[in-house]
Amino acid sequence: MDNSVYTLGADFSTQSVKIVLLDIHKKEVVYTSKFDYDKIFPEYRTTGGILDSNVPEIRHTSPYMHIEVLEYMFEKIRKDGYELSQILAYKVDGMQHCTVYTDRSLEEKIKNLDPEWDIINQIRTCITRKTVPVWEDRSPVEEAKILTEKLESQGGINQLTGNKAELRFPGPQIMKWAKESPEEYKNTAHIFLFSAFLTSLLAGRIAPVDTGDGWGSNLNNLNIKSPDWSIDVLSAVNSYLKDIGLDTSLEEKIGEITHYDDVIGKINPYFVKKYGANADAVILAGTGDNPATLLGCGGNIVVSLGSSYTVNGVMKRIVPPEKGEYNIFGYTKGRAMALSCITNGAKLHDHFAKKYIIGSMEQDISIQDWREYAEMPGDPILKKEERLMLPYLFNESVPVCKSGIIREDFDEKDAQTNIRALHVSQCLSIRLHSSHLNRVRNICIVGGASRNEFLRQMVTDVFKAKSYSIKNADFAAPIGCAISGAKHLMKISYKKAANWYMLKDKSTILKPIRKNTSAIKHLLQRYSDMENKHIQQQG
Ligand code: XUL
Repeated sequence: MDNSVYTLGADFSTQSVKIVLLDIHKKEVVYTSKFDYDKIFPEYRTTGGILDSNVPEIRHTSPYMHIEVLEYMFEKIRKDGYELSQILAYKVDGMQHCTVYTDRSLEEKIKNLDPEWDIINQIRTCITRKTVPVWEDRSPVEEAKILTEKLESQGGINQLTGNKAELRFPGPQIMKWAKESPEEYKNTAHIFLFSAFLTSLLAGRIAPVDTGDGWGSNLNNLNIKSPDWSIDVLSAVNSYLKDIGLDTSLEEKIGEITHYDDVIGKINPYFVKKYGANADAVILAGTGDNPATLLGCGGNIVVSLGSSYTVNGVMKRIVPPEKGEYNIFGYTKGRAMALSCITNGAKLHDHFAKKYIIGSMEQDISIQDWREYAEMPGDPILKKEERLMLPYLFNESVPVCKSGIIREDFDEKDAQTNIRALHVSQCLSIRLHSSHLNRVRNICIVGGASRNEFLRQMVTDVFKAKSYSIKNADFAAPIGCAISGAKHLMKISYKKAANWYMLKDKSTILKPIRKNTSAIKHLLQRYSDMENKHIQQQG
């Protein structure tokens, strides 16, 4: 055994777990591993980590499965030849908004886990809600409405919590469940955000949730300096619970909320005895996958060009969204971040590649088709008179408006103009709807469509910042967690930690094209006018 020191980061996402070990002295990721729940735990019969449901709005997972997943993670690392004694800090992140429900006995049980048995055998009976909603669940429509109405006279839920009442958030979800299952609700002593539940198992104590995950609950206030729940929201929820005959207060169950990366304690002795973990290893507060990704990508702005696009960045000032065009979550101590999800992302490129390159919506797009498609936008030097479009094939969330592709004076049949207009317009839209974020000199671009260099160049140009992607881009979230651990052990700043541990993929670095600056200024104005006009017309 060499004397390397590792930190562990693990991302518990909807369908899989991704683990990394970061060597804090060599400054490199020495181990990555990913496994899918469906394959490793087929007995839970999940598809993409989700349990079957007859109702499309209901999207649940199994808390029992996730307890087993956490245990399996330790076995897997050991089986892959890594010594757990070399890991000196652990941090996990989870899919945001998922909740786990247990009775009072959990606290004693996790403190005294017996290494002769698996965790699941020892805490199975603590679970008070057998299946739990994940972020894809859209069922508590009525409860989100009630919460919104109850808080209108206090300034509104957006102003109080930084988010509109979201169907996927714990506030409305808990209200719905309490109404449907009052007895189970009464038996529940702890309601955890998913990341705080996993952290509790790791630390052997009831762990607080951090602001990164806790602000995605509709229950928080917006004091990033001294994190806490919102008294107004809690009393609105409590008054709803009273109305349905439940005279208990939610604050007793949801525990505490703390800063990002707070030290929760030493590792649970269970893992020391059973897997040879280092008794001195620290457990940092868990977080959500989005804040973890932001840190893993360098901590400024991440533009993810997936089937939907997301823009994830530090906010210059905490300004709640008027209509819910973005979500606000806490981030590293004293800072908040915003996440926008632009529905019409790379799906549009799929649609245009089929329409204009293949000429059929039925056929799959080959690598050769994508090559041809990527050539179509042409010269990256922009003109003030570029053709623009509002590319809403589907209802859009940023800005909130109905579907419909609006072309500015050009023919739908003109392949080249359509494809170029799509690339340029999407990037103008990303920029236009990111003015609440910090201005930055470096921007990280990830996701499938980031392979398209014209698109990356446009993102680079609209933000007038250098852009890059990172090595192991698929592991950005667990890398973010492992960086937190390294920052803690090395006692360095976040800036230094990003410099040391966030490894750029040098082949992807782009600089803004200076010549495009004035055209972009003009185009942003034109695009904004076009968008405003369209939204006004829609009423
Ligand atoms: C964010 C959200 C998703 C999940 C995915 O608000 O709902 O990004 O965090 O895991």
